[in-house]
Amino acid sequence: MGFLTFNVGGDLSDIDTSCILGGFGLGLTPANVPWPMQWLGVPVHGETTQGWQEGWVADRAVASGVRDGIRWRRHEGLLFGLIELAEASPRVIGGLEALTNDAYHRLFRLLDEQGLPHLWRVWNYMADIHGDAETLERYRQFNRGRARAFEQAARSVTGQVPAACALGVARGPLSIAFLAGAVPVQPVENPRQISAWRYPAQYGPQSPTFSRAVLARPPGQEWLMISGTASIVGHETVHRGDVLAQTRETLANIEAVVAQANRLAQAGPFTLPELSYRAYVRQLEDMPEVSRLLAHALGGASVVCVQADVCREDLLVEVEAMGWHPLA
Ligand code: 3EB
Repeated sequence: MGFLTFNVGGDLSDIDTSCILGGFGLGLTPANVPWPMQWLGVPVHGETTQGWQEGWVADRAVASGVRDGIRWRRHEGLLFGLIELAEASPRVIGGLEALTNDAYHRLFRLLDEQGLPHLWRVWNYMADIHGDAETLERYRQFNRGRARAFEQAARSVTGQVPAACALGVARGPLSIAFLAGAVPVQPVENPRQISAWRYPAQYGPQSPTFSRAVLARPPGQEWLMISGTASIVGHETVHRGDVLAQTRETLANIEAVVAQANRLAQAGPFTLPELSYRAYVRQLEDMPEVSRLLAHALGGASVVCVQADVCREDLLVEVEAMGWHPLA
């Protein structure tokens, strides 16, 4: 397989669009592109009128298709897909569980058909993530719908699970983007945190289904993809109400995940400054100082900062990261 690169925040308009596997657009003004792009209509820190775009670029033209409402592109043993499902209007209380379950069923069916069984990384976004709190909070409904689909597809909900993030946005459909491949990923956990798939019941009737990070090895490359990481130690939120202390704790968690990944990495150790980061900040007014702290602490790494709701109400910030090395 040819090399894959991740073009961060740059101008994708110079690139042959047939080689773009998929990607993300962040900002208030949507762009219209021919590849599957997960668009988040969220405020970006320091946004220009263009917003922010990033994506995976292959070294040759990719295959593409639409199946069951999933837009996908495939480069040999690697597939990027995007599924967006609108919710009922008006919204039905409890409806997000069934919708999430449906989305993941379609996703797994596509992977079966494509002969690419291994889910690597999933980006989940939903409106009103804390809604329905009087019955079952929507993020908890999401966790039930997701885990049930894994189980129904005879997939593990512990141990061998993808890296992920799950965030709330102001409006829009349930939006799930994913990378899947021909080979399994190697999950990485964080010794400072209990595995999310073992969270106790106080966080909901179903623990979330994700690894703290994964090492993925398409031919000739080793990718480190770090899940959404927050100010959680053990299973508890720490530094309630203090966004800068939460950001520092998050950095300590990312450092611990990278150290753990480096024990398994085959292409040499990853360092913090070489990774690219996306930071989600709950309160718009916190973005400048979180952005400044991250830029300083990460030694000039690429960091894009957006406003979004982290899945626990007491979490003010969440950070994800990725990077890759050539593998001999
Ligand atoms: C946490 O550590 C913060 O439900 O897929 C981070 C990454 C979080 C992924 C998910 C949730 C998810 O629990 C929340």
